[in-house]
Amino acid sequence: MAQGDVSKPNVVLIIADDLGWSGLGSYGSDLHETPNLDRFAAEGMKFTSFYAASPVCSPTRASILTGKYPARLHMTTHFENTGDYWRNYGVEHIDSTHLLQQPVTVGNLPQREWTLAEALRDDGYFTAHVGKWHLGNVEHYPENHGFDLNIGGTQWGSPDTYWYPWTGNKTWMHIRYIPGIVYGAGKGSYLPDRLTDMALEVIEDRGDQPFFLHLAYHTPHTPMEGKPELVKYFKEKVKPGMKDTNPDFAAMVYSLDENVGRVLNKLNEEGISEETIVIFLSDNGGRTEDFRDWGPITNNAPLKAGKGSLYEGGLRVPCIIKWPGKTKPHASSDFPLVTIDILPTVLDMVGLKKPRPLVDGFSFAHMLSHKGDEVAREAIFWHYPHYYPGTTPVNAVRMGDWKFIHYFDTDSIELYDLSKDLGEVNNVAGENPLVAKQLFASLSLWRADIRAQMPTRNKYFRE
Ligand SMILES: [Ca+2]
Repeated sequence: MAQGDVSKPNVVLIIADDLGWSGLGSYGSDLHETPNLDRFAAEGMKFTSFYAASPVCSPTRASILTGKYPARLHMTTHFENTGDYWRNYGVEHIDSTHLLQQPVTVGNLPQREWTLAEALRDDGYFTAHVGKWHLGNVEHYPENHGFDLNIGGTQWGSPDTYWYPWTGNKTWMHIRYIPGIVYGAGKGSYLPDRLTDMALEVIEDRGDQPFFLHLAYHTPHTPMEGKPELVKYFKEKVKPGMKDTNPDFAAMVYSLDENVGRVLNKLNEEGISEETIVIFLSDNGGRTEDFRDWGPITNNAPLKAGKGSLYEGGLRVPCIIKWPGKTKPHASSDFPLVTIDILPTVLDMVGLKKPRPLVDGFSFAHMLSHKGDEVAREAIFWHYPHYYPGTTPVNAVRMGDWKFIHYFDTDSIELYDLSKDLGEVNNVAGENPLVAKQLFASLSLWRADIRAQMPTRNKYFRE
């Protein structure tokens, strides 16, 4: 391992789970209260056209750590729906209800992938993962992907419960647990609080090396379990006609914000906030469909739809970055960026030259240091060959203000002008056939180029 270089900035990357674009106060929520993240947004740079590379968890997380499109990794769906997961059971994932068969995808982030953690560790960083991993079985846990320390990371997505001991008796997910956080905790301990306790210890116990903290909260993903006093508070605050109306979700967002505040305060207390890059983002849009007993989870308005969908509500997420000495307070950008850009951007920010992983993403470090306001990329692409509540297998591209969507099962196309129609209400493919044709060609070429896995005719389908 290279010697630590104290002149290198620390990197804290905080990932929220299923927090939609308009889920923070500073991004337009009328119910949620997020004073810490709002203050952080005012101190750092706020991105308003930042996209998840996938509308669901695992693929976006893989894109952050590898800088690659999920379709190139063949990691296009959440772990519990992948070929690697179903293979554990020795069965084919048979679904007779859908016209198309999803491809057999990768759920275990391949060990040959060179992750952001490996790049930083090889550059002398101490690397710690705390929280949700969701990128494969035990052989593919964080400790096998460049992290010196793994607290809480497993193959699973959401926890069975947010309450101590974070496993147990609630649902079929009772076998899920969060390792490495039980000792020293007790009854009433709430998961995001506990993960933060551990993250603060990582910060306190740092040695002479710079550190990379990959802090992935499960919050505000289901199960809907806010702290009772907060749920009560937001129940009383909800008024008819509000955009956001779910007090449980609001309580969970409040706890997320409070814990991000604890991390930021700790950096101040330790006197290292001026030498620590902090990035906050979410892994996909908020869930809008009814789910179990919780009803609709949240609302991403003015964006359309939510988690699982390639409409803006499924993809566009909050993203705030503070690079001390570089980003200016109250800075913002609406230039389209995507989670595959995080890896090259972080490596640029810490001054890592070579060797570097080959990636699909573009560095936007120059945007953060106000030496430019865009990256030289023609388009951003998405490929989601899966069914999910609210969508059928689909792929999409954003080029300039145009957004083009193609559904595989109906072979139907949609074109939206996001500059006039952020809510994707008016399909203008008919009025702009040349634009639609160009974007469709570009999307098809990209799919072929990265060898995206395609859905096939489902032989088990019964009308
Ligand atoms: Ca998620």
